[in-house]
Amino acid sequence: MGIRVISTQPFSDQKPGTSGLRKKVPVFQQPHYLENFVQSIFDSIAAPKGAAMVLGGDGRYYNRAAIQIILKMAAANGFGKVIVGRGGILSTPAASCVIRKYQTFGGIILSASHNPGGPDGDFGIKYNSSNGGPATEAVTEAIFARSKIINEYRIFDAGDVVIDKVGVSTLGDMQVQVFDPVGDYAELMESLFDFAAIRNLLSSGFAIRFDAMHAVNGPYAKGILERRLGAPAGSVMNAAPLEDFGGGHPDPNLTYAHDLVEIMYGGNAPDFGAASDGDGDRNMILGRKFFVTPSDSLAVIAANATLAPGYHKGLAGIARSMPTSAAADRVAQALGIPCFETPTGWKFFGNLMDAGKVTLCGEESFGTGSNHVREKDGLWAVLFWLNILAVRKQSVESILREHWAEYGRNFYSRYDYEGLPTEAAHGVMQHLKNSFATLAGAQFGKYTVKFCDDFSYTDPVDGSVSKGQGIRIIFTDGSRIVFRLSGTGTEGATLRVYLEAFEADVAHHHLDAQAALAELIRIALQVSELKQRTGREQPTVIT
Ligand code: VG1
Ligand code: CO
Repeated sequence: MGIRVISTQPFSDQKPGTSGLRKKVPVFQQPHYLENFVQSIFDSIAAPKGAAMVLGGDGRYYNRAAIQIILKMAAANGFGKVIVGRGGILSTPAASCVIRKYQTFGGIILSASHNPGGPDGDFGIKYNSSNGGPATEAVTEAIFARSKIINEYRIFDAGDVVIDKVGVSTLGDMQVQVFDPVGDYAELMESLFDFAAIRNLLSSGFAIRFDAMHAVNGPYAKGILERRLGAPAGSVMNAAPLEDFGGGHPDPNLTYAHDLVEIMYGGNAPDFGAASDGDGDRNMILGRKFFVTPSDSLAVIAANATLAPGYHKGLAGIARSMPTSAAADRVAQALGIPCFETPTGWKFFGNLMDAGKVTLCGEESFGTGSNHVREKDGLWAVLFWLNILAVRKQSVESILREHWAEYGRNFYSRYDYEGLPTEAAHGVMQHLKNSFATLAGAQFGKYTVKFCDDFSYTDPVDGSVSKGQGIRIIFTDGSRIVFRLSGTGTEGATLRVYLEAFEADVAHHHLDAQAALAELIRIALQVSELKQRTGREQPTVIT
């Protein structure tokens, strides 16, 4: 037994996307593929000898095999300790929580989030820094650069480590500490929210249903909602994490969380419903026969934040990704706090939170979170809602209606065109860029284009610039159409079209979002020539 140095050759496709490197499982299973990427991480981050790191994943197929490889490589690369979730399980927000709590050098999270799993499904890996957040673009660029020239990796030659029992073992000079993945996270949640009030609410006949979608949040939701907060057994459904998510698509939206949607829109529906994704960082919030858009959820949480003990003192600021609706901006304005607009992906929020500029962050893609960790956090959002509901003693729907009456309603929808031929998708984006000059000032029915651009972001903390973050067409009344290519897909290209229209008049707030946005959707298809260029009549998913 000892350290082996293995020669290898670079792969050309190891560029991390919006959230780490995501590929089909068979790609990761190629000899040296995972190893090359892990060594590229270690070579780029230059952890001091004896450093500690956190390791875990969403439990999908290949999670356990990858954990064994990474443990052996960490031992051969001078780490002193790796803290591993029992069974290799760690939700993304819990990983962020333990990196911060135990002040490790960073961590590796294994997940392809909401993408399907299984032998032919997706797998993913990303590095989080010592602040608990996804590595910044500078670091992911360095990892990619390294992956293009790597010629050897180091791995410790030993049998597999037992990861199913809490305790400490050794791998050469390195300690492997297996811990309960739920405990630290549950404790953090209890420090932020009024558990007694939520317990009262849940014992007063207020019924909830949480769909864990056979993904990582099952044990967390059972431990917190049922055991600690006393929700009746069965309130958490699809609670057992499965390697293939039971064949499902662990994406909490109205299309893929259909089990929950049927219950929440059926007879005798519970008062509150929620779901989270493969790695537990996304959330969907539902009332009885009522859907809360993620953009609205962020705004409602911001407007009611002081109802939760952890946020009693108020918010320093709010940040949202560019495609996310401006509903939160209106709350920020009313509160007199700053609101930041960042590119898509949680990695852009880290600097703002570390600098104390923002407390809450959110994305339209069912992501909400705060500075309690440096990832978006699905269960945190659910607990925040329960805390608000416990205090306000109103239905989800009436809270939203009051919110719109006060701030106006930002109608919002996203159309995803998945698995497009890459060239056709890039063709649409190029065509839009070529049209900027003619679009400016153009009139479409009641809408006039104020300006269009390709969104570019200058980080207010470190001054780094991120270009090409999505095409915006902004109208004079504040309505918007945004076009972006996904950076998390593993097949062809996914084109996302984001639509937003503001409505101040409460008499129109009852409208269905698709009806309210019909005109904008027509304009989006017209100016992008999407149908002609891709041959797609309909989007794959509408959220
Ligand atoms: C998508 C979402 C983005 C989110 C990212 C990671 O990225 O749009 O808002 O941050 O997924 O979320 P893209 O590039 O495909 O649009 V997760 O829950 O997949 O880690
Ligand atoms: Co996720």
